[in-house]
Amino acid sequence: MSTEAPIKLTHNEEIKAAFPTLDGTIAATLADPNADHFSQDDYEFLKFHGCYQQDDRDLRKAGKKYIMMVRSRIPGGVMTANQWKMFDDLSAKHGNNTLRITTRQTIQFHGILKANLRAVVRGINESLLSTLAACGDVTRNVTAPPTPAYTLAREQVYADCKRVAMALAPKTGAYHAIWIDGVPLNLDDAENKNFTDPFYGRAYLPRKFKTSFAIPPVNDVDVFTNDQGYIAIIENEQLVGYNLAVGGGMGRSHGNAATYPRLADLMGFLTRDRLLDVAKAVPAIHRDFGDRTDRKHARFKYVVQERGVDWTRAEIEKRAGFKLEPVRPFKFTGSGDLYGWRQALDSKWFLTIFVETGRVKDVEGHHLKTALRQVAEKFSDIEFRLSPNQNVILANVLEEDRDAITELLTEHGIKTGLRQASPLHSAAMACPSLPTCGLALAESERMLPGLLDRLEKVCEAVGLAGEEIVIRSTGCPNGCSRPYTAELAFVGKAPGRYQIWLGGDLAGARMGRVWKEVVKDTDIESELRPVLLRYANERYNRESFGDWCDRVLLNEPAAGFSI
Ligand code: SRM
Ligand code: SF4
Repeated sequence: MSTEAPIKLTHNEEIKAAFPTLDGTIAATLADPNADHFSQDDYEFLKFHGCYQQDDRDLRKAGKKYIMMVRSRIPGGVMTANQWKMFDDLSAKHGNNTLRITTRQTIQFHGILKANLRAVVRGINESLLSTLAACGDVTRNVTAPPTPAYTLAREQVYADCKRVAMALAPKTGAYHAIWIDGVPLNLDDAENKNFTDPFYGRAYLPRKFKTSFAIPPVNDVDVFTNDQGYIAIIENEQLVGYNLAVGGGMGRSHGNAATYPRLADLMGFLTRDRLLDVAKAVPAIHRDFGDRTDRKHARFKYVVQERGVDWTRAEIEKRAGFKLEPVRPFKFTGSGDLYGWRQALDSKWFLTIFVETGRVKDVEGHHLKTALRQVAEKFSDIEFRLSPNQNVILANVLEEDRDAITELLTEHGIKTGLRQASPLHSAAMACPSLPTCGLALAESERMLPGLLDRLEKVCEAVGLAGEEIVIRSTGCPNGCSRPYTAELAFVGKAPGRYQIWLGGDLAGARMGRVWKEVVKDTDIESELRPVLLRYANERYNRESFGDWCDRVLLNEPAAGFSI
């Protein structure tokens, strides 16, 4: 008789296996005008369809008001002007009239009522984009450098990003039935009745899985924070293949040392023709070895960490059917966006516009949403490219349209120069957090701009005026704005209280470390002032803040904690 305890799978595993079509009772609840929200199980299925059930936390005291967040899937973050117009319409008509550019190059809609949910998802599909697999235990939006594809190699990397996204998309017919046809999935159909996804099987992945492409020397996608990352190797202007990095991820929980952020390990080099074999092999290892008994321990990074790099490489090679070559030389030197107008090698122009915390909206004197809408209407051939730094790039602009676009944007208070915001704002990112995120412990998007203004004053006072420091904030430790690779990060712990991380590098290749376990929002300046003063006085010539913290501050006995 076996003495081993039976394995207890999580509830998510049970419901995925029971409904591999991922439809649950979504269609019935959508059709019921008296239901203002979905069941707990449907809440889980809805994620696979790109929809999150939330409530406005500002209004909680007065009773729960259900709202939906919809996240689109936009491989590489590239949208046409027509798609932008459709998104703009949908957010005005059914959402809170903002578009939220995300850290994975997608757009989120907030504040949608259940009654309008189908119209939003259908509208996105009518524009030839999708929300399928924007969330859920599947491969999420595949990211790629947002700079326009003006060389053959860049075009090829973007094409590869789309190829991988297509190859890893789930195949359930429920998405089309529910959102496009507006009917429940026909379970009398034998194919639906016995449905098993050809790649994901019946229970999908144990957890989300993230894929990214980077082109050195710019690591604007934060490639090492992904489950699998492909670093383009371009020789003599030809894309010859990719260095593969696996096992990255940011999510952790306060006070739970078994959860931690991790940077991906370099595994080897593959030629381009092997891409799909590898891009399927890596998530397949996650599918087969990830922990389905504990969602906090279910990410692929723990498989890599616990089984080791050599085991992981051997497993990839076994599944892909070939041996990875040694890693080819590459160097990342930065991860930020370059603002303003630039001319591409194909002589077209592109303009990177700063979007504070990724939120496209109209405010007094700064009508970004209206301005971008008008640009999309008047210049229908341009592309809207979303950056993983939460900015937008207008690309494919003809020389003769450049001045008109600048003029239109200027009329609406939008800057188009190389310096559109102060240095701290320019390089910063914040996750949405309150009031929409159900996991938020503290403010982030609504807090960071004001904090940056305050820190700018400190910088001025200690002789650091005009210097850029990469600062990111999140409302909880899940890491949605990738705080752990920033030079300075604020990670929400409780209302008005933040853990402070220091020491990430400018290339996104080094993790920061915890410096202070908890600091009150109102004490942040007084805590950081001596550090910034020392940095100003002690740094080597042009040494970045993160490098100085890593070299000096965090190695001192009283430095704080490390994870
Ligand atoms: Fe995230 C959950 C927002 C990128 C790690 N993330 C959430 C949810 C859906 C909250 C929830 O589960 O109820 C947040 C919705 C808030 C809202 O009201 O909009 C949310 N995540 C975001 C976005 C919008 C942040 C942003 O500032 O743009 C990003 C959407 C990306 C996209 O378009 O697909 C976003 N999330 C990330 C990233 C960064 C990345 O992928 O490059 C991470 C860290 C990388 C990683 O995955 O390890 C990230 N999000 C998480 C986690 C922690 C996962 C873990 O390993 O434990 C959660 C919580 C969870 O899954 O249980 C989470
Ligand atoms: Fe919500 Fe936390 Fe992600 Fe911020 S980091 S959006 S608070 S889950």
